Amino acid sequence: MSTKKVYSICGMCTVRCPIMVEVENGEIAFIHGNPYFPAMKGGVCPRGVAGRALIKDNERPKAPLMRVGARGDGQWREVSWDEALDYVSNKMMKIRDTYGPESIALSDRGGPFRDMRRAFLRGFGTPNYCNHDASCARNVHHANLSLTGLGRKDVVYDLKNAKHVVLQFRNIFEAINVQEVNNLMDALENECKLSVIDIRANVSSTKAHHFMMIRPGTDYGFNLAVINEILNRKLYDEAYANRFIEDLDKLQKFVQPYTPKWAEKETGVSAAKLSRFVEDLAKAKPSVIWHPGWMTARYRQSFYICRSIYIINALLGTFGAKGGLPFVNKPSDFGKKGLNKFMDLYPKPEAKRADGAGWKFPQFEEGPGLAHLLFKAMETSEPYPVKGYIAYRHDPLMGFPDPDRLKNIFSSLELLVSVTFTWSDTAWFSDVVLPLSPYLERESIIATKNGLKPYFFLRQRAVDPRFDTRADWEIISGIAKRIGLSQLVFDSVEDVWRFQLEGTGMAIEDFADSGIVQTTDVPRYKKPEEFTFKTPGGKIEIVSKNLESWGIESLQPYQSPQKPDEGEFRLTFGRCALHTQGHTANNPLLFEQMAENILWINTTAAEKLGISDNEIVTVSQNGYSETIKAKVTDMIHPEAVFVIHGFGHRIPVESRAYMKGLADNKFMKNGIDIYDPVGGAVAFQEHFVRVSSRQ
Ligand SMILES: Nc1nc2c(c(=O)[nH]1)N[C@H]1C(S)=C(S)[C@@H](COP(=O)(O)OP(=O)(O)OC[C@H]3O[C@@H](n4cnc5c(=O)[nH]c(N)nc54)[C@H](O)[C@@H]3O)O[C@H]1N2
Ligand SMILES: Nc1nc2c(c(=O)[nH]1)N[C@H]1C(S)=C(S)[C@@H](COP(=O)(O)OP(=O)(O)OC[C@H]3O[C@@H](n4cnc5c(=O)[nH]c(N)nc54)[C@H](O)[C@@H]3O)O[C@H]1N2
Ligand code: SF4
Ligand SMILES: [Mo]
Repeated sequence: MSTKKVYSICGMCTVRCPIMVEVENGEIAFIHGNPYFPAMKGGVCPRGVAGRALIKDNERPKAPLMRVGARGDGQWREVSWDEALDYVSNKMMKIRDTYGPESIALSDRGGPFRDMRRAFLRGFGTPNYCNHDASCARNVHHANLSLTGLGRKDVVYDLKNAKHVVLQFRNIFEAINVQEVNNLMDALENECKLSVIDIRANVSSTKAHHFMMIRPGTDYGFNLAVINEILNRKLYDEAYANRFIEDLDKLQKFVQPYTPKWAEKETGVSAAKLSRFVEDLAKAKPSVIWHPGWMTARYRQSFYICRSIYIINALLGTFGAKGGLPFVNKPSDFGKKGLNKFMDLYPKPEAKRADGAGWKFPQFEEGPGLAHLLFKAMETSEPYPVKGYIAYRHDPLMGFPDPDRLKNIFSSLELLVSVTFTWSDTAWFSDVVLPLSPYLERESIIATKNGLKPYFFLRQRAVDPRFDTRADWEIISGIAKRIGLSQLVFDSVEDVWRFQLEGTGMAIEDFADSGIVQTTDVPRYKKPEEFTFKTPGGKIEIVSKNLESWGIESLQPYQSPQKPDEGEFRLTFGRCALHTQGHTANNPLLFEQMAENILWINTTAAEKLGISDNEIVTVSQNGYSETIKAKVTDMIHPEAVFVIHGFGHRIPVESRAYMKGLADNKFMKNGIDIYDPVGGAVAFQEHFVRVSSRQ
C-alpha cells in the first residue's frame, strides 16, 4: 500500500483552510487540518470532509462542453480542450476587433489565487474584472476605508485573546471559518463574553451571554443608541480617543436623539437590556471585538451599520489592541520580499471600468468593482457594450438577485463562458463550460496570507483528476497561448511557481514539509502609536474627508425600515454548517445530511395565517411562487421569514438536488437596481414575500 501526506488548501468554501490530506493508493483516505496551524485543532468542518464526495461525484462537468441548443436548454456536446479553448479565444479576439478589448469582462470568487487571471485581463486590455463582493462584503470593506483608511482585511479578529465578542449579522458557529470557531471556543472557555444581535436565535446565540433579538433592518438605530450610551456615560477609552479619533464632538452631538429609550421602540430591544450589555462591553475594553460583519449585502443603509460598528470599536480602543482588532502584518514587516506578481507583467488598461467604479462612483473602490453594475452596463451598453463574459468560479444566476432579469441581460452576450467544478445555474446557461478540477485534484499559484504572522502558502494536488478537467493555471495558460500573451504561457506548475519565487529567497522545496513558508515564529502586535491610519488626516475620521469631498454624509441619520404588509414578510437568509452557498446542494455526502431548506416563520405570525409546523406553504412575490416546508418557531422575529441560501436547484443532471427547496434570489425582483448607494453592495433583504397556507 502506498500512502502519502499532501499539504494543501481546502476549497469547499472561500475560507480556504490549510489542510493535510492522507492519500492511500491514489485515493483520498482522510482530510485533516494542517497540523502546523494549531487553531485548526487537526480538524476541518463538515463541508471540508465532503471534499472526498466532491471528487467521487459523477454529476459534475467532466469534460469541456459546448452548447448545441438555445442558452439554458441543457443540450451539450463534449469537445476536446483544444476545440473549447480555440472557440473561446477566437470569439474573444473577434469581440475585441469589433468593440474593443474592454468589451470582455470576467467575474470571479475573489481570494488569494486570482493574480494570474487578473494579469490575463490586463494583457488582453480590459479593465473589467469584478469579484463576487458586491453580493457579500463590499459594504463592510468600504465602511472601514471611510473611517480608518484600512480595508476589511487590514485588521485581524484576535478572537483567541478577546474578552468580549459581539456578533451582529455574524453567525460564527454556523457560517464557519474553522480557526475562528476554535479561537472563539478557547476564548469562551477563558471567560470571554459573547453577545449576539440577530433577527433569530441561531447556534451562536445559544452560547451567548447577551442575546438581543432585533427587528430586521433596525440595527443602525440600535448601534447609534449604543454610541449614545458609551459617550454620554463616558464609557469609552478617553486617552485613545483623544489621541486617535477626530471629531468626537460631532459624533456626540449627532447621536443625542438616539437614546436607548428611543431605540427600544424602534428595535424591540429594551433600554435596560441595551444598557446592561453596553456596561459589560465597556468593562472588557480594549480586548473587544464587535464583529463588523461579513455577508453585509443586506440593506440600503448597511454601509452605515458597518461604519457604526467600526466607530464603536474605535471608541473602545480596539483598533491595534491584543484581543481586539490588531493590524495585519505583511511579509515586508519582517524584511521578507513578496512574491513576483503576474499583474506587474502588463500595464493597467486605459479604458474606464464599465461598472463606473472609481470614476462615475468615486466611493467604490476600483479593484474588484461591483458585478451588479457590470450587469447593468451589459443591459444598457452604457458606457459601452460588454459582449463577452467569463464567469470564473462564480455563479451570479444563484448569487445575485432576479435571475430572470440576469438571463435576459446575458442573452445579449456574444460569448458566455463558465469555469467551474460543479454544475451551476450560470454554467447551465453558458455557451461553453470549462471544467475546473476540484481543489483536491489541482494545484494553485502560491499565495500570501497577511496577519499577525504572515506566511506564503501553496495548494498542491493530492490526487490526479478523475475526469478531463484542468487546473486554473492550465486554463489561463491555454487561452493566453492562443491570444498571444506569451508571458502567461507555462508548461508546468513548477514553472509558474518558479516565476513567483524568483529573487524572493524562497524555493519550491521550502514548501515541501508543511505547505507553507512562515515569515516569523512570533505574532507581532503593532502598537497604535507605531501605526498611522490610512485616512487623509492619518487619524480615525468620524467625519470622513473623502466621503464629504464626494458629497456623501459621514453621519447619516437613521431611516426606519418599511414594515411588511399584513401576510407579508421581509425575506431574510443565511448559512448553515452543512452547506456552502449554492454549490454543495448536490454533493452526495452533504445532500444526505441536509437535502433542502425550510422556511422559518414566527409562531404568532403563522397562527394568524393558519400555518402549522412542517406544513408545505406557498411563498410568492410579483406573480412568482414556490412551495417549501414551514418551520414554525418563536425563535424568529415576526416581521421576517428566513431560509438557508443555496437551494432550489433546477438542473436535471443534478439528480439529488433537483427540485429540492427554494432559491431566495428568485424572490428579489429587480434586485440589481436595489443597492446601498454608499457601500455599493446589493441590498438583498429589501424584499418582501407573501406566505400562505395551501390548506
Ligand atoms: N457553513 C458555511 N460557512 C460559510 C459559508 C457557507 O456558505 N457555509 N460561506 C462563507 C461566506 S462567503 C460568508 S460571506 C460568510 C457569511 O457569514 P455570516 O455573515 O456570519 O453568515 P449569515 O448566515 O449569512 O448571516 C449571519 C446572521 O445574520 C442574521 N441576520 C439577517 N438579517 C439580519 C438583520 O437585519 N439584523 C441582524 N442583526 N442580523 C440579521 C442571520 O439570521 C444570520 O444568523 O460565511 C462563510 N462561511
Ligand atoms: N439571495 C442570496 N444571494 C446571495 C447570498 C445569500 O445568502 N442569498 N450569499 C452571498 C454570498 S455571502 C456570496 S459569497 C455569494 C457566493 O456566490 P458565488 O460567488 O457565486 O459562490 P459559490 O457558490 O461559492 O461559487 C461559485 C461557483 O464556483 C464554483 N467553483 C469552482 N471552483 C471552486 C473552488 O475552488 N471553490 C469554490 N468555493 N467554488 C468553486 C462552484 O462550483 C460554484 O458553481 O453569493 C451571495 N449571494
Ligand atoms: S471552513 Fe470548512 S469548507 Fe471552508 S475552507 Fe475551512 S474546512 Fe473547508
Ligand atoms: Mo460571502
